[in-house]
Amino acid sequence: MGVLPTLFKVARRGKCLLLLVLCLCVLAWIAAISSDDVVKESPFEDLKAIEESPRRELESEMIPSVEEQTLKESCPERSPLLRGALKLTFEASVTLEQVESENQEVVGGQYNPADCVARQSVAILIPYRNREKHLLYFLYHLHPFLQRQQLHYAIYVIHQAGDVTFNRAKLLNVGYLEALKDYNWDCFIFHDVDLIPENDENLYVCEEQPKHLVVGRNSTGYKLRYKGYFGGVSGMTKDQFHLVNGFPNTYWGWGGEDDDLRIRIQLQRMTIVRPPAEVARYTMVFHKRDSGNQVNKDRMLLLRRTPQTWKKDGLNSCSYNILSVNREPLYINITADIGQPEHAH
Ligand code: UD2
Ligand code: MN
Repeated sequence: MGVLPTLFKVARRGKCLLLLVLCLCVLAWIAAISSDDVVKESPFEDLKAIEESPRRELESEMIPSVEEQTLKESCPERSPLLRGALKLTFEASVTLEQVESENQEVVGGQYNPADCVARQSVAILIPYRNREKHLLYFLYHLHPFLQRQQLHYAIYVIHQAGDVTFNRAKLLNVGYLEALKDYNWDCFIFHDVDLIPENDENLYVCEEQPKHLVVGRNSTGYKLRYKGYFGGVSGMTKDQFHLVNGFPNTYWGWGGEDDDLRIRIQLQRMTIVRPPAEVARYTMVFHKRDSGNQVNKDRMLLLRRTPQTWKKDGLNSCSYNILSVNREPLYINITADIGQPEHAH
């Protein structure tokens, strides 16, 4: 006989109504504690709701379907298409039309290998304003590069509207939140538009720990700039990025935002992994400091406060307005109004 009917019987005898009420209270309390445990999984409940909101339509024929996943084999651990070190070219005559016609398997900025199921689905996020030529070289090199790695991927260009001070980190938060509306990506690669990888063994996939993909680049003698350096190109899973509450939104102008993310990672007791130095090499297309991206003089002060601020400054406080989402052949262009610094200096 069940517990409840027995209790009712006892209660009906009129002897222990009080006991019945007491038992029900205990049951309710147990139920409450166990549901509490589920909630505790995420420190940012509101954020979780946003991350799991209904998906916007990404070119659906490109999304791996369940049938496909069962019919096709998983892509090999090491892609047979890799070529190692590449000779990069930066012809002045390259046009967007040319790059589009060379990459016809890319639809609406997205690619999915035809013969096997990719091991990871990767969103490449590029903070962007006014770097047209750089974007062209980026698309020219990166599409074939990523295809040789047999990845399911999409390239998102997050374009800061207006001409207030640039904010790389906030744009990357916007990119993460918006890309998740398209698809439940496994891995996010945060990528400067002017950096071109020189070796396709530098895999654009995420690892057990946050990954920094740039050990060196042409202009700095291919040496790691400093131990905790996390700038240029980095990769984190959805869970890793969620755990640190993303990037800060409060770094306007040049510098510091990459170190802030590193501190967040360290505060969560995660470590940074890097590919071998001979693989993690990049060419940075030459540029001067952009107007509208002056050095952030507050960065040292902000970095000292990160342990106190990370929980409230990040993905869970990232407010912005999307002005447009354009699905171009080779990338998804998201134009956002991300506001301006709170205190003008
Ligand atoms: C370094 C870092 C970069 C970032 C930056 C400080 C490396 C290789 N890169 O880059 O990740 O930490 O310092 O903020 O260490 N951008 C635009 N338009 C602009 C300004 C910037 O599109 O007007 C974007 C673009 O994607 C660019 C990126 O922001 O690549 C970083 O800006 P940068 O190239 O001027 O800074 P840099 O090369 O010193
Ligand atoms: Mn640069």
